[in-house]
Order: sequence, then C-alpha cells, then structure tokens
Amino acid sequence: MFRPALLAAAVLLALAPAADAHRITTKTLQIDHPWAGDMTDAKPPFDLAVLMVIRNTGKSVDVLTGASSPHAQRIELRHVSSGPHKEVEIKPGARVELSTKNVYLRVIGFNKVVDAYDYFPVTLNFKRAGAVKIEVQVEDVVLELPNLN
Ligand SMILES: [Cu+2]
Repeated sequence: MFRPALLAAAVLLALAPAADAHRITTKTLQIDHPWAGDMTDAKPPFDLAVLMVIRNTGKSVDVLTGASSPHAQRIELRHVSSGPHKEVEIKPGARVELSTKNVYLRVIGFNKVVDAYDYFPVTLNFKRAGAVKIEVQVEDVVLELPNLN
C-alpha cells in the first residue's frame, strides 16, 4: 500500500541527519554540508562546483582566500557571472553561502571517480583560521555547472 505521509516522513528522516551531521567546526568557523553534484557520468578529468554554508562564529572578520584538493589540478573561487573571484569575506556572526547562483568553488581537473554519497577531501584556506580540512559529499542530484567566463 502506498502511503504518501509515511513516504514524506521517510524522506525527511533521510535528509535531515545528513545535513546536521555533516558539519566541520573550528574555533571560529562552522562549515555546513560541503557538497558537490553527482558526476557519475563524467569522465575524469572534469570540473565540478563545491557548495557549502560558512558561518563565522568568532569575533573577527575572516576571509576565504582559496582551496585545494589532492584530487584536483586546482580550485578557484569563481563568481557565476564575473568569473575569477579573489576572496570571500565573512564578518563576525555572518553566514555566507557558496552557491552556483553567486560565488562557488570551481574544482578544475578533478581526476577521481566518485559515486553519489562518496566524500573527497578539500582544504579551505582562510586568512585567520588558516587551512581547514573538509570532506565534500557527492550528492545524488545533478548540479548544473556554470559556464566558465
Ligand atoms: Cu553534508
């Protein structure tokens, strides 16, 4: 028997813990759910976008200046319309979302075969917090990658 209410509850249960559990915290930063779209069909090397929410829980401004991964040629901060982006400032108490509608991390020359729900390592570089290691989750959704500009 098909029971929509139960199905909806199951979907919520499946989504909520992943989003809650997947958090990286440092003394001054809280990074929630860094993720990338499914690229099961892409042949390495390829580009992908990494998205996340960063909160500054400290008392000073911090600045995301770049990132790297052992599985990528390089990672760039990019603005969806204006291209290469130097840095992302995060004021104390502020919450900044990296997304393909604004500024995102463009992973260039990714060379690992990954399936949905796999993780891969990325190091974020901040002016104050320094190098912060995160694990990016591959989501089971297709994420349209912005054209390079
Ligand atoms: Cu996550």
